[in-house]
Amino acid sequence: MTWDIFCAVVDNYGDIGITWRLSRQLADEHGIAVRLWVDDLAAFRRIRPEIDPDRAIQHLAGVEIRRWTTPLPDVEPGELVIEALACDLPEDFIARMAARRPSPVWLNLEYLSAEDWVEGVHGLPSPHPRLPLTKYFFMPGYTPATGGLPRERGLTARRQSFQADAEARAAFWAGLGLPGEDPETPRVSLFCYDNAALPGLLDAWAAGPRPIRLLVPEGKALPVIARHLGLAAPMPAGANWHRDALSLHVLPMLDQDAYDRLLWACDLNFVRGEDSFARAQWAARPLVWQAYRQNEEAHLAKLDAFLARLRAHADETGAADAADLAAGFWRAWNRESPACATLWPSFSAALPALAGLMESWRARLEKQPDLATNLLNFYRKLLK
Ligand code: TRH
Repeated sequence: MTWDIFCAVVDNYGDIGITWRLSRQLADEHGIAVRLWVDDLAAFRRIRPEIDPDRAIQHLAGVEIRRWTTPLPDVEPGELVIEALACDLPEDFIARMAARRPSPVWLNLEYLSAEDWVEGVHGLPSPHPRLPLTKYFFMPGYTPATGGLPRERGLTARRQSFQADAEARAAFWAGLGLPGEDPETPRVSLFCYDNAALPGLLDAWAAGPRPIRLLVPEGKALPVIARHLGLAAPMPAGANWHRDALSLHVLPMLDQDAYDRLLWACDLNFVRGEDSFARAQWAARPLVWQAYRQNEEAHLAKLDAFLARLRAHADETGAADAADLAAGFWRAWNRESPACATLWPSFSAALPALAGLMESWRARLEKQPDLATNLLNFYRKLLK
């Protein structure tokens, strides 16, 4: 069975991060021949250094990766076609889909959201205005009536064995050129957008009573940090900076598997967008999410929807106080408010309770089928 997945890189790494993860899993766990069409292979290379941006066709981890060119090479569409994250399929490809017998199943894989309306849209058909084709909305989400979350087989076991293996973690830190773990110095990974609350938080960390080791991947946080520190340019990967209680290290972009290990090994993870947010939930460590900014502050509704689900879970597990402290801090972070600095002491005091909450949240989510399995089930149901 062949599936075509189309990915247009709009911005950042989420589009390619999500489609690559899914493609790899479909090939690996379900034996599907996936053709992943990508319009920006250079962005792909940042999260998979093996990618050659100049090659029209290449193979990696059992996936055929195709450069999405205009016009598209003349290929027969597969049994299922995914238009990821509302990218528009090329008209000539749609015409070939209409000519194919049997017609391919056509899905629009949307962005992840915890909002209630997602359940009502998941699976809805949208007939093509002219051609004998129907596109279906496939909505990732947090409840059984949605498409679920991406999760590979054995993910939790891999995470738990890494977290229990001090030698593996020491080798991981050494590979990044970082000192070994010290229980008195929490490690915080910081993957965020150019957040105006960051300078105040850096000052609070530096002035705090406990040492903190801050790990910042190359990217959008660094210009903000450079301005605050009065540096002429953002620090490069490998750079270190220290002030009082704060030690800051700039990391290179890691490949997705190594980034997972970073999330597993840190005591707190700041994440953003969609895919790193989902991975931080599977890491089951305390986290702070910065939602991708949208017009009319639509991202704040997404934030509140997630926090409401987490709070309902916390009510059941007796962790409501910790969930409330997290919600206050997350809201301040997403509003880029200076209140982050004043909220930090109470939020950080809640980290042990939040670790328990995120582990039970992970276990709850894991009871539901993963996104790839749901995709296959959806496909099979349509064929009946
Ligand atoms: O990069 P993002 O901000 O992507 C965003 C969001 O997906 C957003 O919803 C979307 O609308 C917008 O793009 C266009 O954040 P996200 O989703 O977390 O994707 C980052 C990817 O990069 C994820 O797959 C993890 C990966 N990554 C690495 O592989 N190595 C790294 O070192 C880091 C920091 C990230």
